[in-house]
Amino acid sequence: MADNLTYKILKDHLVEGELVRGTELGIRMDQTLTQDATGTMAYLQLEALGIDKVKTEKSVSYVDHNTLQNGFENADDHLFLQSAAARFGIWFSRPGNGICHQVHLERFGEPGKTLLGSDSHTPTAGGLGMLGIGAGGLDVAVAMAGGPFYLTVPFVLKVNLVGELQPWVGAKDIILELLRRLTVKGGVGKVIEYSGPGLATLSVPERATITNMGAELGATSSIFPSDEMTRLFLKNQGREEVWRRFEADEGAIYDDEITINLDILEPLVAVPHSPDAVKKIREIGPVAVDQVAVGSCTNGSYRDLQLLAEVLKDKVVHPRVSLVVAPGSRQTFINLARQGILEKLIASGARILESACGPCIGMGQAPPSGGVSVRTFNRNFTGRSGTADAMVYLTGPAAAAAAALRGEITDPRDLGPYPHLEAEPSLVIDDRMVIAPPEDGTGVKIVRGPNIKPLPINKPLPETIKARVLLVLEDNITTDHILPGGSKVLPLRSNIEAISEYVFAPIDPHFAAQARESGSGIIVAGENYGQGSSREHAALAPMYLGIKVVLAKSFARIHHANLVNFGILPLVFVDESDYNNLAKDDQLIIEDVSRQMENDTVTIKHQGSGNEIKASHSLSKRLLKVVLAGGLLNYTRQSS
Ligand code: MIC
Ligand code: SF4
Repeated sequence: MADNLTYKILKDHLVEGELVRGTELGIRMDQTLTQDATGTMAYLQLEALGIDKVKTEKSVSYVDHNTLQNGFENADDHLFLQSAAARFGIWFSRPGNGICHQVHLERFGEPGKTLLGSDSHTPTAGGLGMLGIGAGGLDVAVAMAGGPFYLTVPFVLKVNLVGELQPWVGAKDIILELLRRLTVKGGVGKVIEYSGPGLATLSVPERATITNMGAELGATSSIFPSDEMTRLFLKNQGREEVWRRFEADEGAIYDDEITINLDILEPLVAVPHSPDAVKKIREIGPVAVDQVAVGSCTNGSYRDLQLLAEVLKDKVVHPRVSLVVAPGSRQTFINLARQGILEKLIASGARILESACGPCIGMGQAPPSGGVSVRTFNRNFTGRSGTADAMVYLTGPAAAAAAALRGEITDPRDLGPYPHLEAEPSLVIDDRMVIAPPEDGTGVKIVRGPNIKPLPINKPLPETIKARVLLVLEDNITTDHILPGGSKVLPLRSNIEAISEYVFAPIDPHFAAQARESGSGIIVAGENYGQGSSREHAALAPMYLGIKVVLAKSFARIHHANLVNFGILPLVFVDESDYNNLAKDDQLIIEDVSRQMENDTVTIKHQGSGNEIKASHSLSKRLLKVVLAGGLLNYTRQSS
């Protein structure tokens, strides 16, 4: 059979199941990555799994999210992570070395291999032909321990790129166009494969901008073939030996196909507050800008910042605008400095931040009240910037540069001819900020400051679930709604008791208190519940507060898996109109839980009206056991 890239990799890594669409498959993970905000939990979980050394080809622990160090918490986490990495045979990328996805692309990714990461943007690695998948920390811990990663055999969508990008139009505009067409739930259950003559001119960092934001489509992964462009990238990285040609077979089968004509693509922008609210920049009226932020795992590459610098050269940012710049990796940072690009940026008034996530996750640089921020990032969810009423627009670096210069959102084509960009020089390669693990780490003592609290243990799901509806939510609720990021909350990622105070805080500040008082709660939601990040804390902290069930119209993939992993039952309305009959404080009952769950459909009784609601769980036999046991850790302990 003529295989696409996805099927080739899945076949190559298959350890359980068959490639039959809609069924569950177990695959081997060659590599894993964690970042600090999800990593602390992942390593506590790895410890609980009781292994001595990771069984992957390479596992890397990054520190890039929690780097503000307002108090002792972030630094405690870093020490814990560094010692845990040495203990378990994991490479440690020190704070300052850059954002996990960009560093992984540059230094570790390999075409044709698999990568599981405790961060939703792990598919960035698809830019060099790797199958990168985002997951909760517990799934990553299991993969590090040598267990398979389970996924539903995906639907493979081919995106055929034809033509060539015009001046001032970039890779970000390609993915924004896809978001415009498919929406934030259009990629759920799919791997998106890029193909066609338009690939030839797209560099690996440009491809990685596109695969990175496949996460915003809800896609399981996104992938490009590995071709001469990939070879060039890996050669510049001094890693040509890992290159191999990796292409879909001639006549490969796809479930669906769409075409984007790059010749006619225009500069695009995602307007507040969703990455799929995409418009042509020309179409939106004048919008005055207070802040421009360039960087993140989407657009923090050398070329992105070089373009910004060339636009700003010999000029100063508009008086209204605060321009902040964070290079995606230390490698990029050094090379920008060496080529005099950093100097141009500083001279133009850019405020240079360290190589980390920073403002993307609300770690500093919050915009002013009601302010407009233009960001080259990937998410513009309400409040994520750290300012509840800020208006965040997502663009590529060209439009960001234009906004910094003009003080209003501007089509970059209005700036005149496209600047001349010197070819990227041969890179300074320096991996000294990545610490290799010792051969034998069994003697390493893991450092646990007061911010490292033990893992909470869940009980098995009760036979009768009696619970109060604590919230009725609309469609597309993000994990930033469920458990926000930002400089106040992120440092508590290794302390579930403390972080659980912030569950649903952006929606209802009294939620945690009410959940505790009820003892047992249900969340009711619309479509695509839990879109966005991979943070398992958005399941773990609600579990800690006694949430037993989420009843929704549909779920985002990673969050659904996280709910099961922590013993919260995800149920889907059989008849969506039942959603309209539920209200806050309703009491719901599910009887004979384990018996009912043997069938796909479960009956939920509404205590007040006596009405019955049908819901389905669509869980495989394995997942059923996991959720009934109260989560994956309990299940693993029971079955070992
Ligand atoms: C994000 O972009 O939302 C994050 C912060 O990187 C998350 C991970 C986390 O919450 O720690 C993600 O995308 O998975
Ligand atoms: Fe970091 Fe933002 Fe990328 Fe998440 S999306 S990994 S917070 S840069």
